[in-house]
Amino acid sequence: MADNQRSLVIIKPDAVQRGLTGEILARYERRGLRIVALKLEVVSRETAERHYAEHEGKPFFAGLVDYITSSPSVVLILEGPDAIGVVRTMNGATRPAEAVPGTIRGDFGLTVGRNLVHASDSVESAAREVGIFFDADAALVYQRAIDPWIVEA
Ligand code: D4T
Repeated sequence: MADNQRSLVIIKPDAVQRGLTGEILARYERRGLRIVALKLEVVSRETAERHYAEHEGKPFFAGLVDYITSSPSVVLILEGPDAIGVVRTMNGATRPAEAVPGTIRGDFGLTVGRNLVHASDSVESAAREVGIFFDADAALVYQRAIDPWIVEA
């Protein structure tokens, strides 16, 4: 049986500015993933630096923080069986030039500095990232009428 997981997803400023928010959310929804928290916000520098702490000191860090804080992002938590791997696969390779068609980056992106989306890469990262962006009680617990048609009991 698949693990029910949560993934912290960011629809980054380039995707929001390009009017791709609806398209990207629709892909996740059509896949069957459940949105359990969602907000539109300009990510603060402090939050961006915490989120990308593992990249501090790398040559692209300053540009990455500038980019992610430059304009509103849509930040959400997606839930579902094996959600972490499923969302990473849907997003495609970090470098859009290497992302296969059918993925979000493979369909809409060209360069790593404008790669449209972020998603947690492990259960541990997801817990850390959800804690950075959301209060502890932000994720809603609810069932959808279609759930039994997406996941067997
Ligand atoms: P995010 O975190 O945005 O989903 O990207 P990934 O999880 O797919 O990839 P990552 O952590 O390796 O990179 C984080 C972020 O940094 C940007 N980046 C990365 C960049 O601008 N130049 C680079 O050379 C690399 C490796 C893109 C994503």
